[in-house]
Amino acid sequence: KILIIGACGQIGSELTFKLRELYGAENVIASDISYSNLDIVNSGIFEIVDAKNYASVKVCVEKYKIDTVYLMAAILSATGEKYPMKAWDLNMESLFHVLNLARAKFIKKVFWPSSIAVFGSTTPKEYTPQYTIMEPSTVYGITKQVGERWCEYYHNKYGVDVRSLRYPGIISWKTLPGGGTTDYAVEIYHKAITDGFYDCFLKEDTMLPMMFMDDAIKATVDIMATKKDNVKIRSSYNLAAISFTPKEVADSIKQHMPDFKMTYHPDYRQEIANSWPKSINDSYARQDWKWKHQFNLKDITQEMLFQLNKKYKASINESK
Ligand code: VAH
Repeated sequence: KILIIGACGQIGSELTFKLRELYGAENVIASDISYSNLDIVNSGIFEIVDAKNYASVKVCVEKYKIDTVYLMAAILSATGEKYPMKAWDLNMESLFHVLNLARAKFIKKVFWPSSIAVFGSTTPKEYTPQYTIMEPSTVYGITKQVGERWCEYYHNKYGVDVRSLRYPGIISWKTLPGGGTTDYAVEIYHKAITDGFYDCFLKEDTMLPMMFMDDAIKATVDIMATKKDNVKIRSSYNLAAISFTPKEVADSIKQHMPDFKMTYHPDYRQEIANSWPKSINDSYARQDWKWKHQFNLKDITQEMLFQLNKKYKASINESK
């Protein structure tokens, strides 16, 4: 049985749908700290779990005889800069609880997301290597860097089967992201449809590694399904798809909506984005467990506008 902690979030919710599809809804328990995503709460087994509380996690694991945990709860980069100790507490305590449950053999397998946020301004920015300088300057990045060290330690020392991916920015339409620096790449599509324009909080030439949600979910399912010996990196794998700038996204939207307008007013998130790589070398993921992405920017824009137009039309009809 599978437990997803943080199932109401941007990635957690899509993982929940996919894992229910792959392994049967009766084998997937979605959990979060609150009922913040009714699509998730009302579409299958759902439990309130406080990821910061060991007993809360353990009770759910024992109640459903969980053997695999996807720990998707975290405070992301932008929010983490507003509440540093909350980010440290949630991101680290939740990881220790799950790793310790695995060490005590209550669970067999763990997925834990890392991020390109583990890299900092001193990291080579182009085609950033798997092994390189890592001096993260955000609290979120620090939690991901130290979390990677603990994952590798628990694997080497206690044989815990924990697997991890350094996600780039992720674009999706089903659930809004929460408090990330790459959130502009999701907001822009919503605003294009609702307002016809978007005021971007990053400069137009801010190049960042990005990925469509379907690719991120495929990578997550694949690394968890591959046999143990193929997972040679137990800190976290670099994972890449494409890179683009806000201007390139705006231009790709204009292919469909010629009147779309974009303005730029960089805020505190610009400094965070400046500290991250422009592109990622994910050759280890491609060689160890055959990773490869599918969606390019043209595909993403096509799919995002199609799905969001449908979603907004449906919500207008509902309100009539
Ligand atoms: C964030 N979406 O912006 C997350 C992610 C690489 C970006 O870690 O914080």
